[in-house]
Amino acid sequence: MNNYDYAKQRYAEIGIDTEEAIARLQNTPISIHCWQGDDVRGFEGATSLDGGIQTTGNYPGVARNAEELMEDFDKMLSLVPGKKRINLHANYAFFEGKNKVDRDALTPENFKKWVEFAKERNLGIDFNPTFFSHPMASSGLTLSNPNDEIRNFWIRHGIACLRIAEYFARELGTPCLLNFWIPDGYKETPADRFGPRQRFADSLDKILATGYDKSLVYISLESKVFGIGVESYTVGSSEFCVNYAASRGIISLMDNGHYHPTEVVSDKISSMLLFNEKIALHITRGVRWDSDHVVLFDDETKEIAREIVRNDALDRVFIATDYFDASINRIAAWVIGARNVQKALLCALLAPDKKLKELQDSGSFTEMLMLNEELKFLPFAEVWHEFCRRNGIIADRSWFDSIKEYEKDVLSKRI
Ligand code: RNT
Ligand code: ZN
Repeated sequence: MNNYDYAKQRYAEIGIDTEEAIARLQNTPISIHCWQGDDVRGFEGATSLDGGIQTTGNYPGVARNAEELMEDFDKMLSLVPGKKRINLHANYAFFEGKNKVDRDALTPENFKKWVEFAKERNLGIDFNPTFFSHPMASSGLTLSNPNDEIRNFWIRHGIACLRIAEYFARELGTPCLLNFWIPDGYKETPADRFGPRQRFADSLDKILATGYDKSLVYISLESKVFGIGVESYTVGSSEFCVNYAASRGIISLMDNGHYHPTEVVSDKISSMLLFNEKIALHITRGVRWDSDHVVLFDDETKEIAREIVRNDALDRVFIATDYFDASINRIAAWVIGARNVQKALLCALLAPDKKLKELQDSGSFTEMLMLNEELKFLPFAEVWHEFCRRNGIIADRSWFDSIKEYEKDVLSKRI
């Protein structure tokens, strides 16, 4: 009996069909963020990152342009099994000669190359307007800015991105999730908390009022608790975003690095699913004040995955990754985090949820605790190996050999 057959049998003993788990994981797309590859720099020649987010570290070999980023993205794709999408940011637009335009005038033309890239690889694209690392965002205020000229610039940017999202969906035949996140906030206690939020709501309303094809684009709004340099007040707080999204019929996006440290997104998912047809997630790892460490195969990542699966919501949750580490090999960082999201989902798909719910409802908490702990020792890794094998992807740690090779052959030459 091979290892997988043995695992299959062990899971069958608790009523779990590993084949079904593998098939469901195979159909679950993970939208992989493009920005881990180049420290969120983008293609506009930015030299620094602002908006209250930071990449620290200077590991050699960072992608310096579009060609290199795409090359690295491909390398990452070759090491991550399952169904993938590309999550792009507006500052990754292509500019060739005369189509150099500012962010408020971006058009599908600026993203043609990404569409070609996605088509060749059979990937869908999700999209994010970029409200940071730009002279018009230097005050730290964008859609909530009291200055009409600045606020209108960013409204135009949002509208431009909406048109580009429709273009992605039309070209690729799969809906695009367009996620709005703004960095707006204040370092010190503000005198007026209401005004900025009112302006933010009004700006979003103006963007939505331009209309869009709801079969092509899903719009989400991402909240945050605080950013670096804007510690005292965040315009797009959780309450703002959840209420705005619910009242306007758009989607709430929860980034698990965007809450107070003892608050967990795994506990929020059920409430959000109860009142929303769809929700969206940025899977990341918060560490103290940083919201963007590489995702681990840790308890919270696994619990998030279990909440999605046990509520039968794999098709109601948009799952994306979001982290940026410049202190280690960036492609390895990408791969480790994305594989961990999939491992967590696989673990969740291999849990006897019906039985566990019955134990809870009948008050059998001792047995529930026991079973949950015993589950951790079932041969999950063998099912992961099988999933990777079927996807033609290296399952064990030897994937890292190809990273070392790539570092030698490609990254080390980028000087
Ligand atoms: C920032 C948000 C946001 C960004 C990206 C780059 O705290 O998480 O999602 O990470 O837009
Ligand atoms: Zn995020």
